Amino acid sequence: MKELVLALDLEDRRNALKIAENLSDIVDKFKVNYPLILSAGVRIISEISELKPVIADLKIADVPHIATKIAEIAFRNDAKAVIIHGFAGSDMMRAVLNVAKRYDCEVYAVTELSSEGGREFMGKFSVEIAKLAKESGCHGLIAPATRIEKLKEIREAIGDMKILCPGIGAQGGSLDALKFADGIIVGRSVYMADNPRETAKELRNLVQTYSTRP
Ligand code: BMP
Repeated sequence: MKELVLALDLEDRRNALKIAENLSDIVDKFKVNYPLILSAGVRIISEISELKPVIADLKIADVPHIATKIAEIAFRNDAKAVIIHGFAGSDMMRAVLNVAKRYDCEVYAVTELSSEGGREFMGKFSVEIAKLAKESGCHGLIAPATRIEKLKEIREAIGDMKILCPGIGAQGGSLDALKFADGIIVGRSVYMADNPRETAKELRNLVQTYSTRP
């Protein structure tokens, strides 16, 4: 079954929790990023994880011993997965994977950002980054829904490794990303909708239709 991950990019703890509580029966996972963690504190990961598994989107990109510390803090606070930047290289990937293993958690590597700037540098190496992440043992990739051709290329390069795609809706990407991905990450289109619950339900149903296609 394809996954629907909600990006909870809110800065207000109560608001984030309210939305998470309202949508936890519809989405598969929550993703939290710096806006929420820096505003509400790292314990917010733990609070949200009581509702559904949390991916800590810290986009870790540092020397291995620091990357290790960052991942450890996320896992200690009940994150089920962390996101790293693939461009930081295999030594950092392995270091973070070692910590993840101790907590029985997962590591996702960004191949190239879904924004325009993602083309300038990361896009030139994203297929290699994807291959390196697979060789290093990462559990999944974060690849852009905004560039379907690149997504297809990455899928062909990495076989059945898991891919989650951000960039749908507000960034212009379409659900057709699900032809090559195992799930989508959506933020604003849901949490800024007039009726986030109805919007999330509609999205859930659409994701489902891609899950059942041959
Ligand atoms: P939105 O659906 O509101 O555009 O949010 C997308 C989410 O996915 C944000 O949390 C962002 O940090 C994340 N993301 C992204 O947009 N592009 C990437 O390449 C990688 C991401 O993690």
